Amino acid sequence: MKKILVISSLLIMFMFLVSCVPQQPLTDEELKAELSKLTPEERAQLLKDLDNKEGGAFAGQAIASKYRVSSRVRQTSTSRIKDVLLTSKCSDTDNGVDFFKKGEISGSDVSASKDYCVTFQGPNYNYADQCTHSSGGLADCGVLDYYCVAPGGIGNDTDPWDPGAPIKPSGTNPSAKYVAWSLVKVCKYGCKDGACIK
Ligand SMILES: [Ca+2]
Repeated sequence: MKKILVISSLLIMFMFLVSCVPQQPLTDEELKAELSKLTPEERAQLLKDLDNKEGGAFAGQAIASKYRVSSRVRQTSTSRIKDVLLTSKCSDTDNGVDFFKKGEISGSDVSASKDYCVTFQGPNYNYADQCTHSSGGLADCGVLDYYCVAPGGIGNDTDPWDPGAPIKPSGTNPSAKYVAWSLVKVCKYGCKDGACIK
């Protein structure tokens, strides 16, 4: 009888210890895979929940009680979950506007599009594989950079002909989905393969 008691208490201690071992945090790929198990409606609802209650602890509880995903997601912060949910709608490989890096936007809300060089003709511009300023001045060669704007998010505006002009907030995206917007900017040293030359 004593033996059984010892064995069972050892067993209970072992189970307790095992349950205390922290689980490895999910990689981005694993987190994406877990969240892709949710329906589009569930994903939208989860985003709303996360927006309503900011804070690390909530994400795990909400997911555990409402959504069918691995318990490892409980250890993931709200901001990481939001990042994954949002980028699946529209993502941008140059993370927004970067005239010196060729980016590509893609996602369920937008058509995939890559940044490209443009030649200016008055107020208009045309696609070009690459370009330099024709008269040695700073006038007719630039880049078009796509970026994602979230529902209700603010788009950008800038002076296309002034390389130093700031990027300023412009209109609001009125759509309930992500939209692809773009900025055009003259490149000081010309443009090659979708990016201004440095
Ligand atoms: Ca971009």
